[in-house]
Amino acid sequence: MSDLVGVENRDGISLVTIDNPPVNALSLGVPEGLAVALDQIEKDSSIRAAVLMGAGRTFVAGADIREFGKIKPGSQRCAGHLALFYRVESCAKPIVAAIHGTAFGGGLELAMSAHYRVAVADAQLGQPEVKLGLIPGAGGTQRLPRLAGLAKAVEMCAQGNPIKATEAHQLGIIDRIVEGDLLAGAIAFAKEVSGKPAPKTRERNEELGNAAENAPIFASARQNAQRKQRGLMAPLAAIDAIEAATRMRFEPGCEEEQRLFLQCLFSEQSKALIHVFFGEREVAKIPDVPKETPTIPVNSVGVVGAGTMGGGIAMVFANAGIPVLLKEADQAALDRGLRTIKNNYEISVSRGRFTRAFVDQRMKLIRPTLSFEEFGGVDMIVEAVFEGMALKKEVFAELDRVCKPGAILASNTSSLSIDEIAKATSRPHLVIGTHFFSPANVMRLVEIVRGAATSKEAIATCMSLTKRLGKIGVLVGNCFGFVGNRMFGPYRREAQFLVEEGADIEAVDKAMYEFGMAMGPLATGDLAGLDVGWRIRKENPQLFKEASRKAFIEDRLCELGRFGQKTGAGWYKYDDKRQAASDAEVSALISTWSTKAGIPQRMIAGEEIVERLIYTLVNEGARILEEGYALRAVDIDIIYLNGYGFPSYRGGPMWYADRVGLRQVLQRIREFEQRFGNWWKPAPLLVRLAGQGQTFSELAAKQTVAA
Ligand code: 3H9
Repeated sequence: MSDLVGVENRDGISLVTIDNPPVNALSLGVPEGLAVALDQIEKDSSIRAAVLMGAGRTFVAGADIREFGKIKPGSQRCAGHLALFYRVESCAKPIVAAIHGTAFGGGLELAMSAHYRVAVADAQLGQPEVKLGLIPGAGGTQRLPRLAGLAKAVEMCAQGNPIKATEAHQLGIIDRIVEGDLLAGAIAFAKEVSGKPAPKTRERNEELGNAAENAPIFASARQNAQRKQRGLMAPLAAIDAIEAATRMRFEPGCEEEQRLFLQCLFSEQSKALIHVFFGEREVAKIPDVPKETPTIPVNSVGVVGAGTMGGGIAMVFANAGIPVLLKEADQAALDRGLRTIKNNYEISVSRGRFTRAFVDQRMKLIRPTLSFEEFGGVDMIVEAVFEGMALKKEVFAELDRVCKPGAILASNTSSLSIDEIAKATSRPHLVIGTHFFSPANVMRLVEIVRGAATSKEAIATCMSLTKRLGKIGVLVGNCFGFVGNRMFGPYRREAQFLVEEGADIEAVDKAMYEFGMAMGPLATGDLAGLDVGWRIRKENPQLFKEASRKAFIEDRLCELGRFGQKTGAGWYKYDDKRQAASDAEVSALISTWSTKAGIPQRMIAGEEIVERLIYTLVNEGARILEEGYALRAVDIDIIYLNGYGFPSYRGGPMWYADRVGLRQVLQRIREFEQRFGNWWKPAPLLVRLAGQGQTFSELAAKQTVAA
């Protein structure tokens, strides 16, 4: 018997327990152990039925994702899971899956091959494979529609979101919700069904519908996938596999599923998404701030500034149930801020994201104030005032005066020095950056910026707080623009260069949208406000010296009052619903300005647009890594995926460069350096890795970020 699967006889009921911490994945040894358990159940005449469950905190969270990278074309490993589950289902004695925690992926497939399923009410069931660029590969697309009905199976497999056991019970996936002790309930259930014929999911065809009923379900699911999961192949493959279940008998349906599963498994998309899965967990690990680092309890917060960022941040805390004191300088600004928060919540209610009761409770958690004096009792403050050093220092001096000694003072600055801000206080060890992204209540990323004096406790607190807020925190060092914006600066500058050289505004945005970015760089500028960068450039001219060529269009547009969406015009013009349209006037102006500046005009292909924009990100990312402002290449990837609309199925800019091959990336960067100028000088780390035939992913993590 494998160490990972235990079997014991409980009064004629065989209790089979999978014990493979932390999540009972179906790693090597588990399927083998289950096969031995099946032999025993079948052979032992004293056994009347079996209960299958997971030890520890969960049932089975799926196949072992770490093993996927080792599977070579032609391997029978995945087909092995399918065959094993077929055997489970073929067992003549009833097998009851007892579910707590999560039955995900291969875990749910295993449970569906059992004859019955019981669960505790808060268990979750799902086929999340699409989030890894995969589809269920052990019969999930064939069994789920037979239990849950076609529409629900399509939704679960194509979107990958889990459902609660209570919903699964209503749908017929779960046979009984167990109140109280799961094991006792499952054994009692097994005794009830022992001696009865064991029903096989694969033989249940009544939920599969007919062609006329099913066609609109498939059509709308495909349309939905193309719109909401743009560029991803797995959702469409999952729908195809379920369609096969309606057209074929079970066995050929499984063969079709296996074919599509393997196609996904060996795709670049799946490799990238698996990199993202582990990356999201990796960023929480900071070598010099171990898990055991004490944290400061945060039970109430203050937010300074009720503008777009401050208001969004206040909502984030309120949504997590943390009371917020929201401060503005004058009553009109405070009222405006509260009105925006209310409107945002109303939109969420109208879209069914939140209930009215939830929103009412959250609004009560946000208490407006005009005075700093009320901040004495809060555990942490997030400052989100206008981006200017003088003002930030004024605010921090005031916060230092009024806040209790142990309170954390965080700044939402997107580029300014945390150390400089900390100088305005007597507690630099408690000063830290928490850079939320706009809109803060929607975007998942928070860059946690470590200053030279920031304590490990403050870092550990902010990292765990971001998790509590439902966000993903990534630790970064204190350089200008930190990681995300430091890379975004050259990216957006290069986009302007392309336009100066003759590329159409729309062509630049379209090329990047087709690459998979949520938005093109110029449309993003209009959304964020072109004036933000313009003001920073004016305030910090010393920071922009290194490039021999300066982009000028955005500054000129700002001089004309074209700040982007908020003024109804920027790169594009906007109607009152903020719908963008090309603006011939801007195109004519750009052409005149560029010709006057002596820049030769030419047609620029989409491929060059993508290479120049992505490789500029990669080159700056390599510098950041070498200088130590990010711990690992994957930290940069997670920042770009969650804060800048980089397509998840490309794994982030550093992963993408690794997959293209660093030699090839370097070669193109050298060509650009020759053709365009010194700002394309390749980063020394890129030169070194390319020379050694290595990748960014292979670099060891730094102990901590540079301050
Ligand atoms: C599949 O099943 C394909 C099938 O159709 C069969 C084909 C033949 N494998 O998330 P956490 C690790 S595809 C390996 O922090 P939580 C994770 O990396 C699979 N490792 O905990 C972490 O490691 P570390 C379909 C896994 O409580 C540790 O466990 N299934 C796996 O916040 C703790 O994880 C999924 O996609 C795995 N399957 O959340 C489910 N799962 O400590 C993926 C986790 O070293 N998993 N690890 O950083 C999850 O969604 C969450 O982990 C779960 C727990 C909700 C289960």
